Amino acid sequence: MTENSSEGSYRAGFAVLVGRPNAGKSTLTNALVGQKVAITSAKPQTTRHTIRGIVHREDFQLILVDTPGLHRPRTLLGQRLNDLVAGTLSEVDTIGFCLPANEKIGPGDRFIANQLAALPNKPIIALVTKTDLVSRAALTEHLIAVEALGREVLGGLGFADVVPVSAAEDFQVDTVAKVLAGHMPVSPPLYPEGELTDEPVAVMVAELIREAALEGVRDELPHSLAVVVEEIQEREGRSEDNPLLDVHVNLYVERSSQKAIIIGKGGARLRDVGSRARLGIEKLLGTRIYLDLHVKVAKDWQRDPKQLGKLGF
Ligand SMILES: Nc1nc2c(ncn2[C@@H]2O[C@H](COP(=O)(O)OP(=O)(O)OP(=O)(O)O)[C@@H](O)[C@H]2O)c(=O)[nH]1
Ligand SMILES: [Mg+2]
Repeated sequence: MTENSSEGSYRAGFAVLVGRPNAGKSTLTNALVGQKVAITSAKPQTTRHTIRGIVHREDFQLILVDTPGLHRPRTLLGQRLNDLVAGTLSEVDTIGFCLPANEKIGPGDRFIANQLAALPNKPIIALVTKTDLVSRAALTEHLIAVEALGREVLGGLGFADVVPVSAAEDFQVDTVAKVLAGHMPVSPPLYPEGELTDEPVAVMVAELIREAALEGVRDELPHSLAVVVEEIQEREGRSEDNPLLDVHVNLYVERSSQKAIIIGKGGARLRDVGSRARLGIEKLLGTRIYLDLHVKVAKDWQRDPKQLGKLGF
């Protein structure tokens, strides 16, 4: 604990980041934490579970909950993800509503704003993300529209705060942390010093592989892809100063045509995914690994309750 905590001014609590798919929630989470805890991609609906990232500062500890983007669900998976986010909203101290500066406020944002409006006494901070992508004039216009949305949907003064931020250019990231922390209760730290996430290692490994596999695939394939780490095992017979971990992983797709795409000609694409993911995983685990990737078909798993259960949803 820091000195401040004993004086009773140390704050700690939970803030959830919500917003449309692709709004920049996970990128902002990583920027706030200062390390990659959530995977990101240009494809919407990348995040599929809530991810806690912990921000440590001298006078506060902010536990961020990154969530799957909220959207009109088209599959059972989509419905489950929306329910997951709705369940999280009531459990946090404050909400960061991410609205990308480079996209007009649309029905998707209104749909979310209306859900937030139904929560009693919850401070809602509008976070206008990706400000590096727009001109100063466009940003000003966007901020005015966001303010108006807040007053219209939330009533009264609208959003508790509106903060423009760019995770890509580290513009106002620290301000976001401070504004969110301002809504935390006075409390001792909730996580040990230095802990940045409570994600299990196997989940982080699976996510890094999914992130690598998402790159360069199109259309429905990103949504059809699920990754499960079956086993992480220390290779026997290695010297202590040169250990190797065998990581066995299954990649699931929904159709055999997708399996062919993921594997690529002569396995080239899958090898590529493996070598890209390996770098991140070795950094995470701090040791060399051997990645054993298998691609399997789980027919229409996004719509099948039994398969969803098996894949952890
Ligand atoms: N230029 C720019 N791009 C950004 C910024 N933040 C995020 N992005 C990009 O926006 C895309 C989506 O980012 P994510 O962080 O994955 O978005 P998300 O809201 O977590 O998306 P879902 O998990 O699908 O809901 C990625 O290509 C990011 O690189 C930013 O501050 N500036
Ligand atoms: Mg995300």
